[in-house]
Amino acid sequence: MNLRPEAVELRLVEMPLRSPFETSFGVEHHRQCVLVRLRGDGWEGWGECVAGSSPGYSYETTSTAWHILVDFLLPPLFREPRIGIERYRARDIGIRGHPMARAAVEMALWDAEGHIEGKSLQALVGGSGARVSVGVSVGIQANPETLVEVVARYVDEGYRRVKLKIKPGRDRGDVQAVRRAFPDLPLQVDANSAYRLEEAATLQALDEFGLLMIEQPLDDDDLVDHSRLQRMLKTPLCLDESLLSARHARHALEIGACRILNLKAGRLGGLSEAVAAHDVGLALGAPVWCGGMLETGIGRASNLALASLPGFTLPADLSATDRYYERDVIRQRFVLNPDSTIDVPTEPGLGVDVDFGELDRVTVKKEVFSS
Ligand code: OSB
Ligand code: MG
Repeated sequence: MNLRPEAVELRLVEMPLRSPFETSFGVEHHRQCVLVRLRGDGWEGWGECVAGSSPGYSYETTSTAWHILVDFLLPPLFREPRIGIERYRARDIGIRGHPMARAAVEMALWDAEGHIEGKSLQALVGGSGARVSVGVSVGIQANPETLVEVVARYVDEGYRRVKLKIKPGRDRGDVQAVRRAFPDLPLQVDANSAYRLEEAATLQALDEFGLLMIEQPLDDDDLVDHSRLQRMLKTPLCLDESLLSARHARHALEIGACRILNLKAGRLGGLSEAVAAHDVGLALGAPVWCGGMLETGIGRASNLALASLPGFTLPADLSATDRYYERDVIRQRFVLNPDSTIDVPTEPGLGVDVDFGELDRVTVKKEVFSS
């Protein structure tokens, strides 16, 4: 398939979040991301780069992604006579690191291929089913009482699985308050690397709350200490930041660094690698679920397709549009069904229509490149 574009458009967008999102590494009031638009002869493809404005979650930012895209990822698109998605996988393009920048181009190529072939992204990646199970990721609140109120609102809206962000000093008290208010709610926590192995006792104290998992308690570049920690806990560990490839996922499961995989195409360098990591989970009998990065509708559509693969047996961090944004850059709005699911787009490619009026309103910077 010839996916050589005639023009590529990059946009830096900034969208106000409906409520601030606080994690162990900081608070976000706005979501920044880079959008990639490939335009060919009668086709188009969109991709979202999930790197944020600061290097709190990973070293990538919107600025590093812009640089890597402009100087290294876009030029080969114009040069290659026949460029395909496979060419953008992992290290095949000779670019170390920068998975989120690579994943954005890959997403745009998948979207383009879907449009050209008249197939949904779900069909292209091998997913199935009309809906995927979802939950909501709740940021750190001012105090445990407020947290319980915020969780209660999401439970009222229909979310049947809740993830709480934790950090040292805001762990046991927060979890205990929510657990008392909701004894049967499927609940999990995410530390975003805020703990050290020496603090294992704090995490052991969470065992009594029957959590589905503890996500990424230790360093982002660690597997070995996580395997030590897992042996000290009843609660399953899940890795997010530490998994940058399907190989990492296999290593983590092989050494017992976790029992569950959080898969994000951005962190893994693209949908192809995410599918490969999913296959690792299936082969080794580990449940996987789709993580989120507060995506716009473009990235959310991609996550829905990915989360419909058979190994995704736990609810995704993938909430309705109105959990994140008043207005989105696509015309569709994702809504929560009463059974805590969201419908997977069925139209070709990502299956979304960009709302250019709204997109222009939130665009901070735009550049167009052509051959
Ligand atoms: O660790 O899963 C995370 C958002 C930004 C950066 C890291 C994380 C998150 C989330 C949000 O938890 C999940 C969502 O998009 O709903
Ligand atoms: Mg996480």
